[in-house]
Amino acid sequence: DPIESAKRKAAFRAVEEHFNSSMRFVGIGSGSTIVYGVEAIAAHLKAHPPPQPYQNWFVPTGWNSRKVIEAAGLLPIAFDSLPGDAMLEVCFDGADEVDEELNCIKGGGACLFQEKLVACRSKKFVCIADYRKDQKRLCTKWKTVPIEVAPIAHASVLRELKLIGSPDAALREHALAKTGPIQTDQSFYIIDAPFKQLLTSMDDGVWDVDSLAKRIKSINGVLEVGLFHGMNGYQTQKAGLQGGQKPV
Ligand code: DER
Repeated sequence: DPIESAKRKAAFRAVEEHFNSSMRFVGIGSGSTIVYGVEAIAAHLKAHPPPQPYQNWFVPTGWNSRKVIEAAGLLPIAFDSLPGDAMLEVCFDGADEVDEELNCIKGGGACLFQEKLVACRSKKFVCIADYRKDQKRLCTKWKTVPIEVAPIAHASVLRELKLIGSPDAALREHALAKTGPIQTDQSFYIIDAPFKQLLTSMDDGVWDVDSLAKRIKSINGVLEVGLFHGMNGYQTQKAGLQGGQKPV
């Protein structure tokens, strides 16, 4: 399958470039691509054993991510169990879409809150994304911005999203065999808000990534928005697409 092999190639390339056995804390994102990333990390540790036992700890970004870490025989450590000021050396994660400035839409897997929490605690954020995700602008192929909201506030968030240019924003309900909205690992809801293509810098009347991320985050009831942008102070690197561009 050409897509699966592209995902695997990008994952092994990302790990080869950005992981080493002496790393103590490493963030692991969610979705299907990161499974190959964890496979690559486990293979790397087998070939290059760490300097001492229990050297490497992996911070999951939700239920799915923890299962992937455990299935590979790696040691998970919960985000809230990290030593006080410890930073993660690197975080590996997927994305739903990546633009030419390495901004990402994330949240297709409804894990965006913990993904951003872990990404912002990491010295480097490595996005593993196959060619389908690589677009000039966000909201090109992946049309919606995922937003995690407190259930009680979902109707008022929907109302405000309509006012800022997303009249078709809607609760995510397409979980298998479950009627009603899906719930995240925080028992919150996800709203998917369609927007026109996002610019990378301000322009009259058209949203850019940074301004829209800040505007949505400011709506009462929003826990997190699935737009990852330099404003979080972490470097993003795109591995396996254009051969590991320089960090932004
Ligand atoms: O939810 C997310 O942001 C995930 O990283 C996810 O959307 C990427 O999923 P994929 O690796 O299965 O495409």
